[in-house]
Amino acid sequence: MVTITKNINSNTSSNKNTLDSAMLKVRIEHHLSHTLGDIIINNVIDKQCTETKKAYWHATSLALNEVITEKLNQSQLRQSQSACKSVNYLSLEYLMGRLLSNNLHNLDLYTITEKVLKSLGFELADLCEQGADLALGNGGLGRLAACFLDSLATLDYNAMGYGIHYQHGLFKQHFADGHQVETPDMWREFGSPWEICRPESTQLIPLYGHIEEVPQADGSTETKWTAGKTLKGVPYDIPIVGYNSSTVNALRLWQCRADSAFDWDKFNNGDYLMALEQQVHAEIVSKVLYPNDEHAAGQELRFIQQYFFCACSVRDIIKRYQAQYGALTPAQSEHFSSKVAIQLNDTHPTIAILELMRLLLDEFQFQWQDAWQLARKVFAYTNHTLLPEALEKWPVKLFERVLPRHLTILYRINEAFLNEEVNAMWPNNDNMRRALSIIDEGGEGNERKVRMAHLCVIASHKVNGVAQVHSDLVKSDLFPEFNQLWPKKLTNVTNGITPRRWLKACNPLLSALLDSEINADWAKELTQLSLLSNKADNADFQQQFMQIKHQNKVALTKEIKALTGITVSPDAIFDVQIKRLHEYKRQHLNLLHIIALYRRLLADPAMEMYPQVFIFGAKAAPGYKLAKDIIFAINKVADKINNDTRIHDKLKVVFLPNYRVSLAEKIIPAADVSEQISTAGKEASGTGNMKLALNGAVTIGTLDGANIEIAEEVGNDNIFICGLTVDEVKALDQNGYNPTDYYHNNEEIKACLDWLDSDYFTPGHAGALSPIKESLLAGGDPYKVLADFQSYSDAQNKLNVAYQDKKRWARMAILNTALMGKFNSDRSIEDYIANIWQLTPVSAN
Ligand code: TH1
Repeated sequence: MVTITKNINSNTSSNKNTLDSAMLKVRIEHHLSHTLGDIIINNVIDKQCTETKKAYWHATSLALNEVITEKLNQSQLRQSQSACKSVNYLSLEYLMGRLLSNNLHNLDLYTITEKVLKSLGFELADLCEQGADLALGNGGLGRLAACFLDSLATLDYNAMGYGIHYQHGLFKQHFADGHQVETPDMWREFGSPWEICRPESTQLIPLYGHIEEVPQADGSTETKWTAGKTLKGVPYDIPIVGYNSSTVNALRLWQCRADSAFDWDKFNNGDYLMALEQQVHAEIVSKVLYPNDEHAAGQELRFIQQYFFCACSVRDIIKRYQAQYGALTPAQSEHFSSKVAIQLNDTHPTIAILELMRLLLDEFQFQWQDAWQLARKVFAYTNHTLLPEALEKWPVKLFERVLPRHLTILYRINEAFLNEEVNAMWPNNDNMRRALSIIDEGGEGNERKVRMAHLCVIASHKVNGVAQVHSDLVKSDLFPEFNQLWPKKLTNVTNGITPRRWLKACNPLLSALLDSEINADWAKELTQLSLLSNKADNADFQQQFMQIKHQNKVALTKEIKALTGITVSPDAIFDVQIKRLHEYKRQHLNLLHIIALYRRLLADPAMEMYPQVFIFGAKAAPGYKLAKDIIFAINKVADKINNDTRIHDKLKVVFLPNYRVSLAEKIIPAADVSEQISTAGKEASGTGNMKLALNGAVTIGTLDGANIEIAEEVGNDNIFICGLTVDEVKALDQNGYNPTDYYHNNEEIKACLDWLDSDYFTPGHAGALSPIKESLLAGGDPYKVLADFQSYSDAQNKLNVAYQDKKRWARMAILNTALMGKFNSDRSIEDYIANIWQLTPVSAN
């Protein structure tokens, strides 16, 4: 047992900060001169030059870190003294974005920092732009993890995020002649002020090698694993600052290094390159984030990434437990599971289950039953998708080679599950055994594979989907048998977003208006925004609200000009689709409608239509051909439309390059319309839908994911719903969907698709856009774009008319902001706490 001798100083541990502007100024200047070494170029400080701004950004971040680190230490001390339960969030992705502005807001130091920097000749907002995005994730799944960490700290829960310290996060994107080009993300080329290296928590991780059965004195055998290689995991902690709370938690990211820096023998023998080989190989493990969103990668390196980070994290969790409570013995089982929860963010961290079992069995001398009972109490799993291509299955052969011991444990889990639990429910039923087994036996030339989701469901005490409709589908379509076996295991926690980043920090004008209207800390109690409903028809308030929207649109207009050269009017409707590029998200449905509008305008230049700007932001996975074709098509159609004077600027199309968190923060406050048009049943939740609505954008969307719950909150008058429902999509599939029927029966669809075959949008290159048409006809249109086209187009027409009624639109926009309270990620976290984690908060007050 470790005794804690330090005492908590209640002054510094409270959520009130003692930092005043004089002290802050001293600290910034101290870091400028002492930590960074004054950057003065040619004897003058050029306050306009990027290097100077970067230095001041860095110094400000370091000054702030002194407050943050102190709070982190106090939080950890308090959490260990209270012996509260903690949650360990395991995720291969964290899309944190920039940290300075959010940390300042959460500490309530934004205003004084702004003043101090002004006195030094800088705009804080300008300096915030100097920070790199921490883009250690692909999209919604990684951003959800970031929002959850913010909420956990805000609500004073003891939580640790675990992930990988990727040297390169998600690639940067630019366009060359309309095509996506990827370049490496260099977020910490010159270091990052936010991370604290923790060498004392390094872990050594074995892999490869072989296993043997060693006979024991009692006649039984024990499996012994001799590893063939060892990796070293070095953790970097990024402090997670709660909003107006006393807690700072940590995000612990593992960097992979070789066990030894280089091989002296080889070096001495003159083989300099080979001497470094191990190091190079080890560093590859945490080198780069896999850029696939909802597509299982399948390479050995990805598998090793998963294992490496799970093994480091599970060992660290046990080590922290032991430091606080002493030895981990079978007698401590109950105690351990009353202090530790582990949440698996999708199946990417599944190996954590096997690693915990292996450690308990092989290193802590647990009996099988004790270890298994403990694991089942500790783990819970979140499913984020039903898409078959995203459900991870690893070849048994790969498991056998890299993690031979883990595979024997997996087999034993499977055997016990099939022989005891499945057999009890469905006696001697081979079909059920086959369907539920963790092993997909393959057959007919297919190799045997491990179904990671099955292991997750079997080992977890709770499995949740991320929006009600998705959780219902997880029960009815994905895991119906598991749901029969354990009716209480499958549950729902609807996703949420942090209102701190996604309103308070990114939309200062609207935030100020809300502050003046609402006599409560709405950034914590987001449901308080419903008070605005009373003002939805108030002409004065409408005017103020829409004036802010207009100002945000003016700002985005400038950004668009700077990034693309395209001129758009802030008076037009800003219609926004920002998310990863994927067929199921149907950016090409949006495109098809844009082409139809263009065609209508050419046919009838006097056509009644309020000017509309369609704004896209999306990255395509580098290996996803059709997604890249869609980007190219949008860019080419945009070129043509934006330069066609015949349509008098009624239509503009903008594809902003390098969509990321910090760009989202500029687009979202300026959006009038939020495009959420996935095929029903395919988007598990969506979270961009929540961010846009919270900032007063009106949704045009399908009844999919969280859109359904958004519609419930705002009411059908304040959202444009279109397209097939989940049941209608299913029925269409059952009866045989034939997209060519729509092509032949809808003259507009036919004309638009045929247009893509010509060289109209790609002069001299006829057929360059044909892959889109092919995917929708010969390709079978798997995501029902043509089936939903007319309904979507009709909804767009209604929306365009609605926008022209200024009062009606203002009312809709206000009600969207007012009624998003449910989608606060604090509520999601409280749901996890109540249904899955059972934690109690620990604050200084
Ligand atoms: C996303 C879902 O598509 C989205 O609907 C949801 O809001 C979000 O997760 C958060 O719950 C997913 N992202 C990934 C990424 C990978 C694999 C599966 C999913 S599901 C790599």
